[in-house]
Amino acid sequence: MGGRIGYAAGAALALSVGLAVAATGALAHNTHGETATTPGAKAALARHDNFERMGAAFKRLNDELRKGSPDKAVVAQSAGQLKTLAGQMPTWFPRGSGQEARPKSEAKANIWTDAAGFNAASSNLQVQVAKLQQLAAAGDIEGVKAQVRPTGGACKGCHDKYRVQKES
Ligand code: ASC
Repeated sequence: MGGRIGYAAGAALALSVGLAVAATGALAHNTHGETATTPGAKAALARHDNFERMGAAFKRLNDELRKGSPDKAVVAQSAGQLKTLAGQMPTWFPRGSGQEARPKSEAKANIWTDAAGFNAASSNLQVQVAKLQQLAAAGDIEGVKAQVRPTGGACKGCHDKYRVQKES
């Protein structure tokens, strides 16, 4: 009896995994239960995932730096992840991926109407993150600590201008 229930549960699990894989392929993204079908919405949702990854990597870095003796490998790995993501960021904002595509998007229209300003802000992030990653790769924990503020400043500079302000 238990064996049969186990088999049924296993089969159901296999089926749901299979469906999830199929859904991922068909819909490209399914984050927090949200699905996107149009190219603009897919880009907006993928972008949201990527910013969550960036936030998580920055948090992991900062949490490590707060420890008495930070693990240099964790510092280097999280800074490297930030550099990779920051380098990809210019591809995350295709035209048509704003609120018109995903109403929950926090991307303001000036990202596209003030493309030069937005590109400058994203270049600044890349510069700050590259410094962060170099210091981290060199194991210079004090240097990394000092570079956290300009890096966070680059995040914030862009948010203040190009991201929808939260109500509170
Ligand atoms: C983070 C995160 C951001 C930035 C920003 C820096 O960890 O998720 O959006 O740092 O708060 O000012």
